[in-house]
Amino acid sequence: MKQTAVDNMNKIFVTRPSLPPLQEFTEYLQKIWDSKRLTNDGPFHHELEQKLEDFLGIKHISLFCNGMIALQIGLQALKITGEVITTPYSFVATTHAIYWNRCTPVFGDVEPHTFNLNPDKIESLITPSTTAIMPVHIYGNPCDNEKFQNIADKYGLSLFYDGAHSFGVRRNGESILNYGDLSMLSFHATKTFNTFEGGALITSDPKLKRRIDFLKNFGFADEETVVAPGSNGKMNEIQAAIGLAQLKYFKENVEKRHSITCLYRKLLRNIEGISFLDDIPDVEHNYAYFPIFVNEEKYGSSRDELYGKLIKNNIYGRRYFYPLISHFPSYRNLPSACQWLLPEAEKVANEVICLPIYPDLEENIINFIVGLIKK
Ligand code: T4K
Repeated sequence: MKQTAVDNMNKIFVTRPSLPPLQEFTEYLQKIWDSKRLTNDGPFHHELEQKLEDFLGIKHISLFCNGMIALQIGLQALKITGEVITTPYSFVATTHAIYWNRCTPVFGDVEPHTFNLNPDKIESLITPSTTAIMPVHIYGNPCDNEKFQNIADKYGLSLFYDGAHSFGVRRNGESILNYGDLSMLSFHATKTFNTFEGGALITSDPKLKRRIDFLKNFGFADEETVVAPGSNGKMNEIQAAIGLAQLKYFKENVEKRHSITCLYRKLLRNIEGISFLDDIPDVEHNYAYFPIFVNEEKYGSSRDELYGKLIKNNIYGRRYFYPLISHFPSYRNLPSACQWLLPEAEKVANEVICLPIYPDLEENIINFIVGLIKK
């Protein structure tokens, strides 16, 4: 791309939400206007739950107004108390949900290749107060469920996955949302499947699904019975309608994301000091993010220098996930937040930049971005 074209180029952000054709959405809106059913388990909410169960290959889903509230209510539904082992390399919502449930987050280090919570390093963190493990499928890359499940079974712990990034991801043909006791999804505007704001909890236990549905509706079991101090986490009919309109475009969007990922990989493969993630065998990815990792010594300049250079050229990548959650004032005094205990997490947080990726990202912009990265 010529310099003049760059000067005139609009800002390119880390993501740009996918939207269905407006006409298809207004047809849903018309029905909402006609029925006056706006929220509280309406027909679109019901339809979206059923369609997502089929589409994702999961047993039970409960829809939420957003992912953060889904996490909070999920912890309530599992009756989690005491200490919860989690990752510092995530969006801050993961740990905030633990804190809002008056539990103590305990940080474990991440694996050096997936950057997911490392199951080989968590047994030493388990105490008599530990009740749950809360890993995150970071960038949609599946955690080592077998190892986590073995540890959870051995110590009698709940296993709750933050799957905010993992809509549609499968391993050996099965949804990774079926791992553990419970999984969460985010349908935020920046996610591969969005309802503007939104989220969900997934379980194969029908009793747990019932409890979740009570808890997201103030604890009401029926008109006269409140079974627990619930909250209001409900998804409304407009959100559900957007979800229904979006669903049929998901596969096509993932294919476009895949092509973009392949192009980035091809163009970036031989740049000294720049690395990225490759596909994992037997995994169907959703290509939600395209993180690169800058090794300052080999690349010759720092991650932040490259990040600044991209921004100067209107390329607004993001350092997901820097700073580590364990660095934030609310958590940095926890014993497990000590940086010497989290070397891999510290390293990746200091090296990462997520490059722009979204279905209609143009090839000339990808070439331009890679041109900036090449010295
Ligand atoms: N767990 C994990 C692991 C998560 O990653 C998240 C959320 C959660 C839990 C909580 O789920 P939710 O409660 O959000 O459902 C964004 C998102 O707000 C957040 O949902 C997401 N993770 C996180 C990784 O990224 P920001 O502060 O970086 O978003 P923002 O507004 O700077 O958006 C990034 C770029 O996207 C903008 O520069 C432009 C573009 N954009 C954004 C929005 C909102 C648009 O083009 N249109 C838009 O409407 O957090």
